[in-house]
This record gives sequence, structure tokens and C-alpha cells, in this order.
Amino acid sequence: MTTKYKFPESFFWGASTSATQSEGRVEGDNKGENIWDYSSKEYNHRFFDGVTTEKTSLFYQDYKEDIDRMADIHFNSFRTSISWSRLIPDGVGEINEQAVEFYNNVIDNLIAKGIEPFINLYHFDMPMKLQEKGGFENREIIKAYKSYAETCFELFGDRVKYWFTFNEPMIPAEAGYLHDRHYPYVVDFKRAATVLHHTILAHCEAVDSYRKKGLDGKIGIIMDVIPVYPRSQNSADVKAGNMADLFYTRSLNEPILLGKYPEELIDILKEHDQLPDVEKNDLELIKQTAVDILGINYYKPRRVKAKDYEINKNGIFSPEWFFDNYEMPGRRMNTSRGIEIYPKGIYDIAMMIKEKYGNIDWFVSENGIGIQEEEKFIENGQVNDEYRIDFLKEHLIWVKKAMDEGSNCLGFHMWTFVDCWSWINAYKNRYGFYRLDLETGEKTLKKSGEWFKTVIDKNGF
Ligand code: IFM
Repeated sequence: MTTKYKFPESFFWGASTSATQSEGRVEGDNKGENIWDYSSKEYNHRFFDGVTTEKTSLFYQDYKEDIDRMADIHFNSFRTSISWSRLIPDGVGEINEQAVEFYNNVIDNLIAKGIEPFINLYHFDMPMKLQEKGGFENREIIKAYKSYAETCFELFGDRVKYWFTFNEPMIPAEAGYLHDRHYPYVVDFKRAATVLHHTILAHCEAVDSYRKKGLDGKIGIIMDVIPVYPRSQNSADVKAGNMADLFYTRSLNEPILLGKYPEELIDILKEHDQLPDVEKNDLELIKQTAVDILGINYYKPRRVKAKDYEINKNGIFSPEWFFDNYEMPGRRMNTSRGIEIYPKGIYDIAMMIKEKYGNIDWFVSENGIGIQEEEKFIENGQVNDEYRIDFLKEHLIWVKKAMDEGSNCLGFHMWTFVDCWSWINAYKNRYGFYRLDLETGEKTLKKSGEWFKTVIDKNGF
């Protein structure tokens, strides 16, 4: 069969996961508690079926076999994160030698199998000891994070060539401090903005430290960009779209990629008394910091319209004061997650990177489809996930089109490798190339995993 969509030989193919979602906890591993270990126990009712971090896919004990599984389907790259609270149980201070051994083993085994490790430093998982002091709300965190990042560079930087400071840095601010989905369940815009500002500064400090160490690798960040589409070209809808983009995308992309917060955002926050404290050198640090590579997690578009009703401005300030979400008639839905499927969104993001952000090197760091009750699709012992194959094909076709038009996309990582624990949704939706049987711990390759192997072998499909 001919390969209609051919990707470059050097293209990165693989999958991504994160420490807290995959490692699990083993008696005597000396891991410190993080906000997810804590909140999944203490606020257990907020988690689907009450499943805690104790029950993840056990990468900590199965990493060798899991890396073999990656090699079986010919991955040439794989992203995971380091768990801050595993490496440094109190967040600062003593290092857990068992964690060092574990991460060394993971990195060495990946490399031995020809799989490039992409290592992320922070994927939503604040050590509890630091959260007790305010987490990212407390400016002290910048120093703690910088020192944690430096420890990682020193321990693993000789072999890891692709580093990422944060995964989806908007989420802990937005879900933890504005929308009541993640611990600490605060609902306060100014506090969320403070968290985001400190996160950006921590990112800048880590990038700066990496450069100063003169290590031979690249450093970047992973963003969940949700492209915005207004309901119509009517000026009120367009304005609503611009506001959604300003608050949820440009607020982060511009300081990270252009070295500057958008003026309009600063003006609005000043007007509503929501501007976080900004110290003298903060803006200079942001201005000076540039990344080498960008990861883009893409799942869905954001459709918006002008507000139906005037809002009560005595309430809690929110970006949603300026737009309403729009349910486009006829939209194609993934009903398991209640989100729209819109493959062209990835192309639109690629074009945005090309036009607005200097066509920086980037890769699809997450894309995939979460399906509830996926066992319904098991045939002769295998999940027959044709829907996942179709989903990935459609997105890859748009990625290819963007590349043909000059976008510097370097690779594609599916979310995820083995079905994993997904925060408050726990195991509600399955995403993996491998199915995890929660009762037996057995991991079996899905049809999509077989298909992905053929794509990697041919560098296309
Ligand atoms: O599980 C998450 C991941 O941690 C971040 N991106 C989205 C995934 C699926 O919801």
C-alpha cells in the first residue's frame, strides 16, 4: 500500500504520560505526598468512582516491561514527567535516592531501546509540603522550583536532551484557583493570576539555569492551546472570541513566546483590580527568556459567542464575564468527555505558531481520545478501537498539511501509552495504546497500537 501522508525520517513518534498518572506508589519507596495523593483521599467524592493515586498503571514497578512494550510498537520517543515529591519528598532539601535510581533506570532503559526520553518537570503535582506553604501562590516557590529543576538537570541532564518545564501551566491556575476542579479548590481570579505569574517566573528561572549549565539539549514548555472560534463574524461575537483568546491563550503564550504580557490584558486587570503583584525584575526576566521547543496538547476547540445577558459585576471577577461558550449546532462530539472533535484545530494552531510566534520548532505533545466503558469494544481479547485510529488519522492529516505549508512540527505523541489515571476523572475515560485491566493489572495492545506501529515503520500512512 502506498504512503499518502509521508512524514520526515527524523519525525518523533511516541506517546506521553505523567508521573502522578502512571507511576503508582509502592511500600517503602520514600515518595513524599503531593496534592493529588492528598486530595484524592481527603476529597475522594470528587474523583470518579473514588479511585485515588494509589491505583495507577504502576510504571514505578513495571517500567522495564512498559519500555519493552513501547519498543514493541517501535516508539522512537516518549514523554513522562519527574515527580517532584518522589525526587524531593519535602519539595526542598533531601533527595530520595530510590527516586534517583528509578529515574536513572527509566532514562537508561529508554535510551537502550532507542527511545528518546522527553522529560517534563511539572505536571500538576505540587508536593504537599510546599502546597501547605501556599504552592504557586507563594513567591518562595520560584526558588524551590528552580532548585528542583537544577537538581534534575544535574542528575539526568547528561542523557536527557529534551526538557520541558511545565505541562499545561494554565490548568493548575485555572482549575485550582478559579474553577473549583483541582485542589486547593479556590475560586478567586486574582489568586489564579498570581499562581500563573509565579509559574511563568519559575519557568523562566529554570530555562535560565538550564542555559547556564551549558548542557547539550533543548528546553521548552508544553501548552494546551484551545483555539478559539467565534459563533459568527458579527463584531460582538468576534470581540467575545478575542476576550476568550486573551484570557486563556495569549495570557500565557505571549509572555512565554514573545517575552511580554499583552497590554490589553494588563489594562483589563488593572481596571478590575485583579492584577497580581509584579516585582521590578519580573518583566525583564520574562523578556529575556526564550524556549527552544514548544509542545502543543490539542484536544478540542473553544467556541464562543457574545454574552446573552449582562453579568452582575458585583460577583467574582472571571474571564467568563466577557464571553459565553457556544454550542455549535451539528458539532461533532466525543460524548464520553463531552468535548467537540475538530481535527482542523491542530492546523489552525500550527498556523498561529507560524504567523505569531516565529514558526518555532514544536511538536504535538498530546492528542488523543478518551472513551468511557471501552471494554464494550473488546473483540477476541483486544480493544478494537477503530474510532481512535480514525481520530488520529484525521489529526495527522492536518498536521501534515501544516508541515507542507512550512510549519516546523517535529513529532507526534499520542495521549497516552497505557490507559492511565486521569485526575478527577480517574479511569472514567480510557486513552491508551494499551488497555489496562484494573482488576488484574494486565496490559494488552489495542488495535490502534498495532496501527501506530505501522505508521512509525512507514513514517506515515
Ligand atoms: O490526562 C490529561 C493530561 O494530564 C493533560 N492533558 C489532558 C489529558 C487528558 O485529559
